[in-house]
Amino acid sequence: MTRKMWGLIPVLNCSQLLKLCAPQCKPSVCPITTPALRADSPLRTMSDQAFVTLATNDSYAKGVMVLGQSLRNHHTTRKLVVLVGPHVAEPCRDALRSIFDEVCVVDVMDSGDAAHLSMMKRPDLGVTFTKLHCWTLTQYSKCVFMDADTLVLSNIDELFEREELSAAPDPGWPDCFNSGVFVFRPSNETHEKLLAFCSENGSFDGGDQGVLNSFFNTWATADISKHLPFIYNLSSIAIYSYLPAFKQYGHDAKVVHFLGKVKPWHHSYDAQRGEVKGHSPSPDLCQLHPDYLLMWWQLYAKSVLPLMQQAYGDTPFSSGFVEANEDEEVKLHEDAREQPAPASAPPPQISSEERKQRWEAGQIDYMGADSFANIERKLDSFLK
Ligand SMILES: [Mn+2]
Repeated sequence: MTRKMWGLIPVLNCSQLLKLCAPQCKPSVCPITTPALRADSPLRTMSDQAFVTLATNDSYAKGVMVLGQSLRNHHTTRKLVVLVGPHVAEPCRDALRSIFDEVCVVDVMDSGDAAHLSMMKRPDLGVTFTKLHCWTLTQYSKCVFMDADTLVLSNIDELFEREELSAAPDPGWPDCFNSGVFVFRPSNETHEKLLAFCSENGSFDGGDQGVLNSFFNTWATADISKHLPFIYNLSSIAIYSYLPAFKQYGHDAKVVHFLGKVKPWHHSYDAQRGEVKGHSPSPDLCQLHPDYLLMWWQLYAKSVLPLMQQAYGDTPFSSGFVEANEDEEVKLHEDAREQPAPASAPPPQISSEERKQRWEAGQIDYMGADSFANIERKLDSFLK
């Protein structure tokens, strides 16, 4: 029914789309506590369990800091561990150390062990091997891995009641789990098996998600308790592909996952106006939920930027902030400049059938025929 509905109607302008939602499914912005409150809280007793994340470069390190701070703000009782690749700058590592209990540098090329050998066979899977390194954290009995592009909206310590390998369905192929959030048990044996599997079989999608789904290949059918509810890994793409479900369940979301090529740190932020900049009519640049995106930046501005400023001192770094008077020429972060620029020519007139085909192929005319004004009338008639 949903597919049929989406085939019939033109498409939503995403930054305005969420205005259609009931107020309860809009995320509210929580007050943010300072990092100083975290230390030695009596609540923090579960020292053999940890949330684990990964920063492969300085941009992802920003995401990791926001994620770590969001876990702190919701009073996790577990340890926070970040794996960092060799390219993460020293000041970034310093800032990470003030949020995380452990900052582990992982350089697969230097490791001289099974991981290095696997890497030699499959150099294309370097980031994947770095991520698989989380299984070697055997000082912990159980961990929850979370991608750098996730944001926690409430306490999720209950995830530690789950077993390896628990994860939420992937919105693109729900018989696969999404590897942005998963529960696992560190084990050197599992780590070696994963490496061997990875170097022999590669990855069907080129990344860790393909490897992990092939390795833990009974996830879809064997044990429903290993299926995390979708609210533990809510991705923007799912919001826009099934809006009525988001209206119904979105207010329960506990973890947001900024899936896709463009990440929150590719945008910029006008701190004086409290606005995220860099919105674009290009679908690629438009898939992040504007309210969650704002929450990410507010957390970054309040709790992460001061740590970065302290760590970098007089050394310049990319803060992601814009001056209020730079309105007309918004400066995007360097990474965002690498993204293809949205086409500026006005779209030609096309038939309704052709527009439907383009929508189904992901080519969406957000500013024209598929604009908010056009869609709202249609959607109202469906959703009354
Ligand atoms: Mn991700």
